[in-house]
Amino acid sequence: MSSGRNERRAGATALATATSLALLLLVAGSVQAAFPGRNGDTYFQTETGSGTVIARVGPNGKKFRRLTPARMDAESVSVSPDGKRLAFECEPTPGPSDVCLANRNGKRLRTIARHPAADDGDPAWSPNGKWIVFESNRDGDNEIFKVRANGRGLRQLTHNDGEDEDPAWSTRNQVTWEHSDEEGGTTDIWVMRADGSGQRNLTNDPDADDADPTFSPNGRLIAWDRDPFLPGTSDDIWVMRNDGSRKRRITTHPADDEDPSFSPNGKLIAFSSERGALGNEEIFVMRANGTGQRRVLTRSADDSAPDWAVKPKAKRKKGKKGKKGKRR
Ligand SMILES: [Ca+2]
Ligand SMILES: [Ca+2]
Ligand SMILES: [Ca+2]
Ligand SMILES: [Ca+2]
Repeated sequence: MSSGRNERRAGATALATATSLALLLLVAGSVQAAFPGRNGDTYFQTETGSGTVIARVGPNGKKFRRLTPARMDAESVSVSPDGKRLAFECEPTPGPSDVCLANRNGKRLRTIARHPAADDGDPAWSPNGKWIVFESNRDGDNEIFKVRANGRGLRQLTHNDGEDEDPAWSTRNQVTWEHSDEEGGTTDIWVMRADGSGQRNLTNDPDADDADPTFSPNGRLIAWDRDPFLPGTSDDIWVMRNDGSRKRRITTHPADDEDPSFSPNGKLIAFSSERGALGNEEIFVMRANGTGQRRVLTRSADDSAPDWAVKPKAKRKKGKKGKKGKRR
């Protein structure tokens, strides 16, 4: 949300205080890459009375299910390329946020990135499922890091003044993220190679905050949300090519539209928006050109930051003999 990003920028200047740390956790966006495959469930974050949890919903808004325990804040979920594992920002113990992994049902929960004094968050999977890219303020302001999914091999990819946040990793081994200057500049969408080289600003747009970038499954497109912060404007979803060309706006609703995520078949985009009678965030879906917008589910809680997962391949069935044996 636009207010969220303003708060996040404001919060960054007072990072040392406990309140701003809490604020950062609350307002962090979520960014992932969709990976190619059959369209599966949509994973997102939802507010409960005691905090934020990860949930999922099936196609057509059926089979809503909460996945993480209410005692632990969890948000910014990213689903692995095979659709079977979740990475998300978590707070298993009071203090700075960590990066957690779990299976697709929220079980086998474990922490893979933790720092006693820094917030780690906004994880996203690599296309081979072996790495997690994430943000951390370990060196003072937020930078982009990557770590193996087993928690080893931590590497820092950016060393920039200002905030570097919300990374996503494409099937073309590009990483996109949002960067904002310390000096009150706006947020822009950047790209680099997955080793941190070739960093480039794709929006370079002083008139708007550009945030929450995400790749299409073939890695050729980036969808993001752009907030011109003028009176009477709102966040809208935009799409461009991965070299920054052919930018076009695909939502125009006066409510804030945020956190786009391509479907695994590349034809649809899920996003969150506050439009609607309930006045809280809901998950919406539209075609990748912006047409056919519809709400996926209606709940009185804030539901946001969707990541559209690949439908996991079913486990191979045992041979006919085994089946027969079970039936008897
Ligand atoms: Ca930085
Ligand atoms: Ca900008
Ligand atoms: Ca809008
Ligand atoms: Ca809702």
